[in-house]
Amino acid sequence: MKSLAEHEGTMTNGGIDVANSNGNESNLPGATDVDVVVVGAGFAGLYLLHRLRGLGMSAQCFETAAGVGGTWYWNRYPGARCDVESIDYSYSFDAELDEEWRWSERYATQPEILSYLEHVAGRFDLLQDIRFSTRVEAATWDDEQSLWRLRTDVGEDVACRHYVMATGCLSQPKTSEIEGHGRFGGEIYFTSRWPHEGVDFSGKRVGVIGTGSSAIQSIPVIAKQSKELTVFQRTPNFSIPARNGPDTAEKRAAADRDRAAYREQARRSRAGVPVEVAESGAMMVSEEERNERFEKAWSVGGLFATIGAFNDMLVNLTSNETLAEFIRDKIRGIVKDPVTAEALCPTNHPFGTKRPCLDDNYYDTYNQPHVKLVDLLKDPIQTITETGIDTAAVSHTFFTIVFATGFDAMTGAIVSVDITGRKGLRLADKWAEGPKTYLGLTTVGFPNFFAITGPGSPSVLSNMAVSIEQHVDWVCDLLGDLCKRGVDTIEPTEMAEAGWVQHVNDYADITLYPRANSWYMGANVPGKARVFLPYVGGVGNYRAICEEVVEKDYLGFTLDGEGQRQCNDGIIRRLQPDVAIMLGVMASMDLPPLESLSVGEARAFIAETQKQRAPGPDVGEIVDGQFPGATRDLDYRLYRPASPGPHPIVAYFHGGGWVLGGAASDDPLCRDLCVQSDAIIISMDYRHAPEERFPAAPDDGYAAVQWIADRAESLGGVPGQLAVTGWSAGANVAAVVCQTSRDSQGPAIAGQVLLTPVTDATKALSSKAENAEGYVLTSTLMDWFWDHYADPIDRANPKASPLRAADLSELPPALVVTCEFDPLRDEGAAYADALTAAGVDVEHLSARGQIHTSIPAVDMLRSGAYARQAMATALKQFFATSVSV
Ligand code: N01
Repeated sequence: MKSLAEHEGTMTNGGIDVANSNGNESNLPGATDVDVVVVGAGFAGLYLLHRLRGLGMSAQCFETAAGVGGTWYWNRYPGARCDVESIDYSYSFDAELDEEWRWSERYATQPEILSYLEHVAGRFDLLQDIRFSTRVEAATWDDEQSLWRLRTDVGEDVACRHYVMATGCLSQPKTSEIEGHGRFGGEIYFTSRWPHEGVDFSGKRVGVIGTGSSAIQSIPVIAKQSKELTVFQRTPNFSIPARNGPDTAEKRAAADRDRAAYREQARRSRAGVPVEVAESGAMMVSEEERNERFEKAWSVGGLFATIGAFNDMLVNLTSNETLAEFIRDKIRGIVKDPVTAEALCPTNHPFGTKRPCLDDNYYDTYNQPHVKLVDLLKDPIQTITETGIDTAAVSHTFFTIVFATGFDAMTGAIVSVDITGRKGLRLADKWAEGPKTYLGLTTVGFPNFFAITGPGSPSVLSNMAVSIEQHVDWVCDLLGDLCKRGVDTIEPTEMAEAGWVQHVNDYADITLYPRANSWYMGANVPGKARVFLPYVGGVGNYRAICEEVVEKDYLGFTLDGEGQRQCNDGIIRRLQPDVAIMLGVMASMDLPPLESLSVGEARAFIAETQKQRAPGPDVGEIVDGQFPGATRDLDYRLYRPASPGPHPIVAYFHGGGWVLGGAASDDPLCRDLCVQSDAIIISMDYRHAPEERFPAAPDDGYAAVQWIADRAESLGGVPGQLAVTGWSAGANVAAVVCQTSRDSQGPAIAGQVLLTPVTDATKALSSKAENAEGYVLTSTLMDWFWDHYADPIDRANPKASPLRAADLSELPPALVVTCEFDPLRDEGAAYADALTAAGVDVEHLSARGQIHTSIPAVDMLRSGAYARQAMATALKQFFATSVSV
């Protein structure tokens, strides 16, 4: 029996032993052998060599395998083919190559893709720069000479200025953690290291471990040959029919019509494939329409048709579940044995959060009498034995075992080389808690080091061919530019890297991806840090970010050389991703600024946009009514929890700059607060300006809490358990109400939650200038609100600007929420500080990357969920410590 390492060893013969011979001398200062070393001769390495030659830089590529191809060299298992259509999964950098190569199938086989890459290597004369059957074992940064020193497994030392890992995301096989894996006496194969001569399964009893893409592609083919096939499944995976066949005429015509435009569309797309983007979420259409779209996607086949049937598959669990159940029904319809069918139905992760597979008759394979499925969740593997596999219940004997157990994804191949950067820092140590990169390309402490499709880039969530070309182009353009400028080293800054890691995590956190134990999360490798590895922001968006970094003169990088040093420090993306998307959509709609409208038009506009908003969660009951305001009856809307009462009561004051809105205008936020705090929320209206100016609003606010306190029991509340909350101008009203109640010996208020409050009209705090434009609430809009609401002379009155109160002591405990990109940010922060200084119990939550309007956007902006939760938690705490009467 051969170990995985031995399998690798058998394939490292026959390399073409040609040293770097492209004729380009190193043209950088320092004692380098070559300008650039490239590790890996797959899609990325080949294109790198071509580009570097074009730049006139000397390059040497090292490749462990005996030939080009990377993943397509190693993964020769039966049934291996790509699962992005070949017309898209190919190079676009050369129009003639693009034109001359024709794929024979929609999804080309591994041999065809390998021959394509061999053709490219020959066509562009790249073989001369590749050292095959040679593994780079270690790379160490020499700080004095500003170069990398590499050592290969054949004992060669190479010095280079720049070091590029083009080692692929899924190339380092996962070592088997199954007990006894070395004991098996029969044939053993790994899909990731398949023998070149192929494997004959005829008449054999075969066991396959794993049900990921490699297994799902190979199982139907192995089943055709073998006498008996047993599949060991730990996690059922979603698989979609590939519907492979000849290249589709429609797709070919679309590409041929204008090849350059077609490729450009792919580059600017979400996943690197030019497909139409659905405009609606799955829950926005009827069940009938939803199923129709799923049926259509199922009949067309392919990943993108399915995942793209609606626009919210990977962010909305309810929508995702409709697709998941659709696929489960398909499985139940195909697989005749109901127990096997049920075992094949994925239930522990949303669709797409583990890489979905494309198959060719996978599920139907289980209808063959000689194919069995072992559900390891019910009957786990105990050990591999000399003769087979023992599960808890059965001893299985096999002639052959196939491991289709996957890879140490995204980081495994990179850290398998012992890479040491500045001051002896080992990359493996730096990344022990998860990879840290800037743009997925570079990492602090490792100058002149680049990882093509590295962790933190779209890579595995995209058409790899497009992402590889983009990375190679970006790196090569950069190297060319550095060379012209006489820059010796480039390295990202701590701030830029930390900002990018944060952005990558922020993006992942608004999706469903972190819910699965997937290799995207590093969860398939025991002991590996559980971190979301790729960047989920999309190929087009990511490309724009990389371009912006360069346009901003290498924002986030330190450039050093020939006596000059440049550090243009900064963070490329600071807004929460969903907030940025929302702002982008709004910008594309070219909406008029509110302050350019009359008050009537502005109110009509807000009412119209509110109709299109998704509702918040269901509550037990909603009651509309009226209460006596300070001078006349006003509306309220009461939200009652579904749990048995009585409940504490929260008086809520809506936002809208004292001019816009009403009792029902913050409906989603009120529902959310009601559900999460388990309290009655009563949204109390107040008179609006300009018809009724200052102090109408706070007078009505105070009348509202008095009215609630007087009849708490009849409203279903707990007497004495009353808190106030509000957003923006409503938070201003809530803050003033607390002061008035204290000063007038009014109702006891258990606590105040102030979301982005207006607290002081008189000070020009820096957030107002910093965030004057571009974040919905502009400083001119704020001025418009003030002009309608209060005369300049009144604005310093504490009933308009509560921060100006002479005494802030003895006020109810508070949670103040401020948002980073809000003109009002510093007003809220100043109020929190002043309350604290006055001895009030205050928590100040500063919401990173949020804008003035984003926290109330329940169901639209998931990134604000934690702030909404904090508001509900604060309310609960107020009530837990307050005394009911
Ligand atoms: O690997 P995988 P893969 N005991 O990690 C199971 C790309 N790709 O090689 O899910 C029992 O997906 C493991 O179970 P679990 C594609 O991106 C593309 O198939 O961890 N079982 C899982 O079922 C793909 O996603 C193409 O519970 C064990 C399986 O082994 C990626 O490569 C083709 C186990 C591993 O599945 C990786 O795919 C092939 C254990 N100890 C691959 N350890 C195309 O382009 C692991 N498993 C078509």
